[in-house]
Amino acid sequence: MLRLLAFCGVIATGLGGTCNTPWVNHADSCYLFVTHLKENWSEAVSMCTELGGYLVEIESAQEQQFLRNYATHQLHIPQGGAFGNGSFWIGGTDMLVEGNWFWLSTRQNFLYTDWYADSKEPNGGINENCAHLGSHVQFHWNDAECHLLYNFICESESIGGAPDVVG
Ligand SMILES: [Ca+2]
Ligand SMILES: [Ca+2]
Repeated sequence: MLRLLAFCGVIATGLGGTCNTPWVNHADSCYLFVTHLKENWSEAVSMCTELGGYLVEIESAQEQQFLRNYATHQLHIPQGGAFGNGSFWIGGTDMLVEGNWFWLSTRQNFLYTDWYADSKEPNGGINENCAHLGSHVQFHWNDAECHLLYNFICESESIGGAPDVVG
C-alpha cells in the first residue's frame, strides 16, 4: 500500500508540477523572485543560470498576469512607484539588433508582449536594450538601460512538470 501511495504521488506531481522553496509554481514553471539582490541585466542572466534556471521569459498573458499579481499581492509592491523602484529584469533584449526583441534562452522573437502603452514602451531606442517589469509601469514591460541594477526573476521547469515537447 505504501508503495502504491508513493507511486500515486509521482503521478500527482506530474499533473501540476512542484517547486522547491522559495521558488513558486505557476503552470509548468517555477519562479524565483530575487528581491534582496540587485544586478545589471547580464549579471541577472548569470545568476539565474547559476541557480539552475534562466532569466524569466514571459510567453502568455496568463504568465504575465501571474508575475504581476505575485509582485503586487505577494510581495506587496505598490504600483506606480518611482522609476526603477520595484523593478525586475526579465529575459528579453534587443541588444543585437535595435528593435528586434527576443528571449535570451530560446532566441525566439517576442510573440506575446505586454509593453506599457502609456509611455509608448519600448521607447529607449539604442540606449535601452533590456526589458523589465516595474512598479512605475504597473508591472507591464519597459525597456531600460542594461547596466541599471534591478531585482530579477528566474524561471525553471517545475519538478515533475510536463517536459517540453520538441518537434
Ligand atoms: Ca533598444
Ligand atoms: Ca523605456
